[in-house]
Amino acid sequence: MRLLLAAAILATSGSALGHGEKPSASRGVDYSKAEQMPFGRAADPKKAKRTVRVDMTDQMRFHPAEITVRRGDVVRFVPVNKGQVMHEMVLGTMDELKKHAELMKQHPGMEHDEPHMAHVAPGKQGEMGWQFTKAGEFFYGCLIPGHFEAGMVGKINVNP
Ligand SMILES: [Cu+2]
Repeated sequence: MRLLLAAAILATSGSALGHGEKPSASRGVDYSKAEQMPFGRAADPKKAKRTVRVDMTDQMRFHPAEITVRRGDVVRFVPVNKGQVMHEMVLGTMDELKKHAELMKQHPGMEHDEPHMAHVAPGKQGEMGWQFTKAGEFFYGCLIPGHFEAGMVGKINVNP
């Protein structure tokens, strides 16, 4: 789904896109209609019972690099960019993150913005609400070209 969307955006808008020129109102999400993804669904961060702050650094690391939640939990993520360059926190399965990272490498200026990702400028912080509807192992990665490959990835354990 995400790859298709990315391809569609590339097809219609050419290659002159950058982060920040987002065509969709993804932050004005109607959470009741949030799409069910393999790793959960967008949720209102105001309904979260837990806030998880995740620091992102130019050492290409997330802190913490592993978190554990329970199935059904709504988590409010607050990714904080502690570095000098752009970072982002993208939720997904390992397989999807790898595919998406590859796509980002081929199209460095690629537009992408959806409820399961937060792009954060240096010194800023973002916010993302997510409900983990399935138990299992999921991940978060920074898909700025080169970052994921350098180890900018964290793990989410969703307990049943
Ligand atoms: Cu990064």
